[in-house]
Amino acid sequence: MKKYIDLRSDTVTKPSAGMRKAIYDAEVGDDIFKEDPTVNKLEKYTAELLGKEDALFVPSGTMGNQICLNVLTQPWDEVICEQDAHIFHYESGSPAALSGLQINPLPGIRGVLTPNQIEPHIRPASAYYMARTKVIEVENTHNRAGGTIYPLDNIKKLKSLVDKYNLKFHLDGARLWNASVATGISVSEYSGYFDSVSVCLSKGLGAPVGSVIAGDKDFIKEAFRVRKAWGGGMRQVGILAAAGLYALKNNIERLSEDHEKAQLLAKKINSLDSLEIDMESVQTNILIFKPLTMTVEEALFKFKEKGVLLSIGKVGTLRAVTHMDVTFEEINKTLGIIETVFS
Ligand code: TLP
Repeated sequence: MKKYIDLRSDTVTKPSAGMRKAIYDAEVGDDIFKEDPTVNKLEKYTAELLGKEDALFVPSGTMGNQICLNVLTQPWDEVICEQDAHIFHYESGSPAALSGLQINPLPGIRGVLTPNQIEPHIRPASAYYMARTKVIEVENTHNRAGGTIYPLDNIKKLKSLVDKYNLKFHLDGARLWNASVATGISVSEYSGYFDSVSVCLSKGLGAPVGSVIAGDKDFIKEAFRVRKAWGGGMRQVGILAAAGLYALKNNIERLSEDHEKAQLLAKKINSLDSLEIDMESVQTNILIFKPLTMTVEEALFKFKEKGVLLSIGKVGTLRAVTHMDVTFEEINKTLGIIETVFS
C-alpha cells in the first residue's frame, strides 16, 4: 500500500519488473571506449527514432540541454527562449556558468513563441556592443506552461527564421514523446527541424536515469568531448541504457493514458470556484492551477495531509503531473480529495 499518491512529477516513476529484467540481462562494456553494446544500441535506436545521424546517452535532461547549448555556441552568445523555459528557470544558471551564455527570455502564449515575436529581438550582427544572438530554443512539451504542445506549423516558421539569420535551433524534448502521442505527429517529424535535440528517458517513460541528445555526426563528436569534460562520461552504463531501450520500446504509446488522467483532474479542478485552471493548456500530462482561497503552501500541506503530493508550478500555482505509477483508481480518489480540500 502506497503512503502517497505522488503527482509531484513524472520523474518519480520507478522501474517496472520488465525494465528491471532488461537491466539485469544487459550486456555491458566500457562506454568511454564506445564498447558498451547496450549503450551503442540505445544511441543508434534513438538516433533513428529522431531521424538524426547520431546520438549520445547522457545522465540527465539538464546535462543534455547544456551540452547542446555549449556545442552550438561561443561564450558571449545569446540564446532566445520562452520566458518559462526549463533552461532559464530550472538548470541552475548553467548557460551562464558553463558556457558563458546570455539568455533572452521572451513572453510567449502557453509557452509558444511566434517568429513575429522573436524577429525584433534578433540582434544585428554589426552591433559589437551587444551579445550575439545564436540559438533559438524551443521546449516541447512545455513544462511550466502546463505540458503544452508546440504547434508544428509554428516550428516550421521558426526554422525559416533560424535559417534567415543563420542561427542554430535547439529542442528541449524532455517530453517530446507526450507531444507525439497527443498529436500523432512522429518524433522524427518534430525533431527534423532542429540542429540538436534532447529527449528524456526518465520522465513519463519510466527509466530510472538518462537522456539522449541527437544531431549530426560532427555535433555528436563534439558533444562526446563536452560530456567527458563535464564529468558525464560513464563506464559500464549499459545497465541504464537497457532501461532506456525498454522504455522506448514499451512505454511510449501508453502515455495517452496519462493524458486521459490529466483530463479527469483538469475537469474536476475547473468545476470548482476556489481553483483556477486554463483548460486550453491541459494538452498532455501536466496541470498548472491556482488556488484562489489559500496560499500555494497551505494547499500543498492540505493535500499532503490527505495523501496527495503536488509540487509548485510557476509563481502562485500548483503543479500536478500524471504518470504510469498513478492508477486511474488513485486519480479517482484524488478527484474526491480535491473536492474536500477546496469546497
Ligand atoms: N523537469 C523536472 C524539474 O526540473 C522541474 C520536472 O519535474 O518536471 N527539460 C524539461 C522540459 C524538464 O521538464 C526537465 C525536468 C528537464 C529538462 C531536465 O531533466 P533532468 O531532471 O533529467 O535534468
